[in-house]
Amino acid sequence: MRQAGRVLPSYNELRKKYSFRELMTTPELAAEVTLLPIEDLGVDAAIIFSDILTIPTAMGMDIDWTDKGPIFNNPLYLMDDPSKNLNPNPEKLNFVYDAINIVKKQSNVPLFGFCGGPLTTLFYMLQGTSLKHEFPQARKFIYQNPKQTSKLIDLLTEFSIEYALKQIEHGIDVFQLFDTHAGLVPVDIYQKLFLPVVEKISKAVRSKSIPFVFFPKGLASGLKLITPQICDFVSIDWQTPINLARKMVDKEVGLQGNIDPMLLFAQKNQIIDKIEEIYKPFFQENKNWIINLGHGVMPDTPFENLKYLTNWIKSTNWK
Ligand code: 1CP
Repeated sequence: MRQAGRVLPSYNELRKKYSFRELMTTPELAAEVTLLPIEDLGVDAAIIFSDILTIPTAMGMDIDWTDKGPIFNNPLYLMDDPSKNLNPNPEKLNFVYDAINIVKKQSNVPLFGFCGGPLTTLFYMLQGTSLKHEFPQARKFIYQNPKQTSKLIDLLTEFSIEYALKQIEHGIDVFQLFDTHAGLVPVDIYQKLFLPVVEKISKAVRSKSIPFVFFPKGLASGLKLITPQICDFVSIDWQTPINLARKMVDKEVGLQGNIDPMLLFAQKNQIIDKIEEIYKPFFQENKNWIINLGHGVMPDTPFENLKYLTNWIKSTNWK
């Protein structure tokens, strides 16, 4: 959950010397950043330092990584036939596989690979920026251009599968699909257009005996659609009470999450009180669970609070 970026003092030091793009596309540096949270925070797993927007760049789109986030120079919603303007080339992602190789050489820690979910990646490509996380042009586009939408989803799915399988070949241990903006369409549309392709990506990943974790942020009542065919674990956003999520999701599917990232701005004792109140009782009934945040670590989060929480979680008697 964006554990390296922006919260670790060691990452921020590296960012003084290198741009985000340089860190991500230089395999030695990406590997180094990937392992920083293991050293500095003591978390139990690493996630390869990259971004969900590598796929659009490897499809030929031009992105600037600004301090305000990524911005695409030619968003697809302005084009008559967007899929014609894409030119997928998986070799443009070789830096990711090289970074995975280096991490696996340097460490035995479980390593997550990932990519963006089809809706989230498509929305950035269409809109060009997240515009306060509302993606208005992208949301109009899927109603105005159903044929193009389905063409683009198919292209992205095919590419994501190839990308995931390559990451597996290079040694990742778990794969997570981040569909951060899943909540921006009604559940019936998510179910019809996007969930079937999530299942397709999942099937390809799990055919290699790699566990598949799915993060459909904002899916809300759509969590009822999450079955063991879709994923091994579903990552729950911070909005949904974890007990309610447990009732909605098929009981064969494990849960991950869902501490509110903003809680890390509270006093240390308040943070622990909240964990004791919600998650300790939850664990008594639910062992098929990975404790984690309910979204990425916020920039400016007090590093010492995150470290304190990680230590507390690992040293506490959960029985
Ligand atoms: O620990 C890590 O940092 C892991 C690597 C990682 C991951 C898993 C990064 C590095 N990004 C992501 C996923 C990602 N990227 C998502 C899905 C998960 C989520 O919602 O957090 C999304 C939506 C993005 C898109 C993105 N990349 C944004 C958000 C833009 C917006 O407002 O919509 C931003 C700011 C980035 C850049 C980025 N990616 C990663 C980092 C550390 C950064 C910040 C770069 C920097 O300023 O140093």
